Amino acid sequence: MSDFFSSPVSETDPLISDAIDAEVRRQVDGLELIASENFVSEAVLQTMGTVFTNKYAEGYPGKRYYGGCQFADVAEQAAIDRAKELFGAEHANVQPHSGAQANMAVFLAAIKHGDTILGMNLSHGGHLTHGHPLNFSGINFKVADYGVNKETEQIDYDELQRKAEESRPALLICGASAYPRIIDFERIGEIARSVGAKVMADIAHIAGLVAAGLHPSPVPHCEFVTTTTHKTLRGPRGGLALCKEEFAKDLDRAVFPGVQGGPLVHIIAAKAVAFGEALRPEFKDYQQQILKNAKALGETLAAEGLRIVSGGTDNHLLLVDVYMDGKGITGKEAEKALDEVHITVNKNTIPFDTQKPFIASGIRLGTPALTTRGMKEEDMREIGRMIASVVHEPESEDVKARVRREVLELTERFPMYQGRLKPQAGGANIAA
Ligand code: DSN
Repeated sequence: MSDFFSSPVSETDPLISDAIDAEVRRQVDGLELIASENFVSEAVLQTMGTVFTNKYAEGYPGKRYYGGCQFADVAEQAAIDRAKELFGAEHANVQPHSGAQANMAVFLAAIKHGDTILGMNLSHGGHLTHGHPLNFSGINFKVADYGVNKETEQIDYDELQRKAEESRPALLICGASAYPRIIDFERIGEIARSVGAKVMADIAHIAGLVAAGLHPSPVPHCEFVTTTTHKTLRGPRGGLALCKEEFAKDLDRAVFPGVQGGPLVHIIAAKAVAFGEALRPEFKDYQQQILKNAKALGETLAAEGLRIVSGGTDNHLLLVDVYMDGKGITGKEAEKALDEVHITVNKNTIPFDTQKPFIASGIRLGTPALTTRGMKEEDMREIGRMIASVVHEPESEDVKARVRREVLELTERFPMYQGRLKPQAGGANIAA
């Protein structure tokens, strides 16, 4: 009979325990290039797995609906203070369970049901919550959209100004999930003010770069700024919403009780730990290396004959056109072939794509996770050559066998989560 308070999951639930062990092994032995993923520190992992998960703490520090919140208050206040310091924000709400819920709270705080929103088209790099017809944002609001210029594949700010004048939105949404270039938040703020709109900048992808001062900050120019906490910011899976002081009460009321009930105190505590890590000087070095790695990866892929959307990258991600008007393979095929050699990427539409989103002409690659492992430009060049050889010959078992060996040799040089890695029978790993 297992002891409820002390038996490890390996004893109580072998199915889930084995899945966890296999996932650690998958992450350690593979090359993680999904642009929205990262590897958290052992400290952040530990904090998520604490008894704070047991606590209800509806309300905010010092004003809770439950007793026993004194330690939850310590964790949440630290997360709030550190988030404000990190982004130079007047107000922070650290309770959103996700980026989507942070965005939903801003909609509730900033505009009324049925108002017009102007967001970046998903197929040009935007996000579902920026006005997709199947999302709450597209269901509850009138949607106008903007995208990138067909030639430059970059946001055309004059066109955005024109769209804003035409649609007269109550909320202009900027920020993207597949846009490799600098976003001019200052210009977007000016456009919004010229038509009387508020701005929500969703910086989920670039939050770490913004925090490190390596991407212009939206905070001075936008009423609301939202982000996830687990991408370049390298915290636990969750959301964060920032705003000007004048909207603080509205935002807090919109998060709770507007769109959420009890906060996830264990995750909020882990956000505090991650924000503390991001305030250290070495976080800036890390973000700088992300940028150098993305450039090196992009240059290698271009030299190997693949087309980089917009001609390059200013941030942590690259959009690679692998279809190239029928000369190559689809994004779906590339994702699958790369998965077979333990290089993890996602298929992604490219601007003006001729393929459906589930097929797509492109793949999206990002360097935050491998940079956390310690990889540098020379490793990115090696990875770029591996990716190109698989994309050029996706049916070749010889190429895939060679790349599988190269992936294993490379990952072994960058160990991580050693304390969580269970030896496999015969010492084999996934790439063997
Ligand atoms: N799913 C996230 C991404 O991969 O960019 C956005 O929410």
